[in-house]
This record gives sequence, structure tokens and C-alpha cells, in this order.
Amino acid sequence: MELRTVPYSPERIPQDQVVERLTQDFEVASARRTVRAFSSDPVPQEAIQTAIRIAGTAPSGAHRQPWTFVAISDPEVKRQIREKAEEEEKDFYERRAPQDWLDALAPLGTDFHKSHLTDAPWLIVVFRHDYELGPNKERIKNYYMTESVGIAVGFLIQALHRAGLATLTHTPAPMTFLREICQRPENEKPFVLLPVGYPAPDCHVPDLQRKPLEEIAVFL
Ligand code: IYR
Repeated sequence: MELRTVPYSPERIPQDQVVERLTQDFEVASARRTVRAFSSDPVPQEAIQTAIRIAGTAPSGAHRQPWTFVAISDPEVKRQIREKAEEEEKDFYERRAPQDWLDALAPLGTDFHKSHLTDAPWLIVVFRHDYELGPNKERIKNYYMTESVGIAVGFLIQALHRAGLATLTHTPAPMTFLREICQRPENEKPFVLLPVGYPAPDCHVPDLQRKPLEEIAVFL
């Protein structure tokens, strides 16, 4: 097959400005915190749409773009999701979770109450396409779906943060109920549930530290 190409010449930042640019970006990224207390102040749909467009620019295996973003503001749908998620989480915290996992979560102060699922003005449910369905319902293989969707969610979280919007990376387990509520086809698997909104005015977050560069990077 003939490879069709188009010219590509993104903005060229001179070498002496590269570090400055990245340092500014680091300051912004570093200020992001995962939030569990959301304000119910509205966020315009166009903001969510644009953030999803940014997420959709992520690289993906064989450029299959194996993702669907379901953005929910309908209070009734949010209520259904909260009800189901709390059911699962109650079982997790009270029965399924092994002690080591509960110990690991203790510094985060999480429990089965998920009021953010109805407080936040938006919920974005991200679905991973394990395969595509062809015109005759035949299965078409996808590649590196988890990596691709993970990168897209990273883009999404960072884009929302840069617009002043907080997120919570929530993965109720099992999440299969989300496919039914969001009415997605069988090839799509719930990947993450992100409440999105402004942090509550009295929002507090755990006093966590991030690993310094020396602990996360090796230069050879
Ligand atoms: N899904 C549960 C438990 C939980 C698990 C991890 I790993 C976290 O970093 C935080 C929570 C919940 O959402 O409460």
C-alpha cells in the first residue's frame, strides 16, 4: 500500500528556551492534585468537549484510537452510577479487599461513600475498545489498547487541570455496570470513571509528596 504523507513542522522552540518552557509546565503539572470533594458549580459542555478532543489526540496502537468518552451531566444517570458504584465499593471495603490493600489506602482516607459521583457537574466514563466491530459484526483486532487509552486519559486529566478543573481517577471494581448504564456495545470495556469539576471551596487533599527526579529517572 502506498504510504501517503503530509508535511509536519511544529513550532520549533530554540534550545535555550526548551528548559524554561518545560519548567513552567512542570510547575503547572506539579500543582495538580486528585480531588475527592467537588463543587457542584456548572462547567460548560463545550469545555468537556474540548478536553475530550485533546484526549483524542493521544497516540494509539496502529492509530486505531480505541476509545470512547461518555460525558454525563444528567443527574438521574449520575445517581444510578453512584448507587451501583457504592454497592460495589461497600463490598470491596467490607469484604473483598485484603488487609494489605486497605492499609495502602488508609493514608488516602477513601471509603465506600462516593458523593463526588453526584456532586461533580460531569462524569466522564472512558471505554477501551478491545476490538472493533466490522460492518458484518466481525471482530477487527486492536493493538496496545490499555496503553493507548491510558495515554489518552493522561492527556485528558492534564488538559482539564490546565483549565482549572479537578478530576478523580476512579475505578470501581467491577465496572461492568457502566457499560449497561452508558449503553455501550460489547466490544467496549469501562476503563476509568472521572468525576470532573471545580474543587469544593473547602477542599482538602492528603499531604502527599511526589518522588523526586533522582528516584524516578536514570540517565545512561
Ligand atoms: N476503588 C476503590 C478503592 C481504591 C483503590 C485504589 I488502588 C485507590 O488509589 C483508591 C481507591 C475506591 O475508589 O474507593
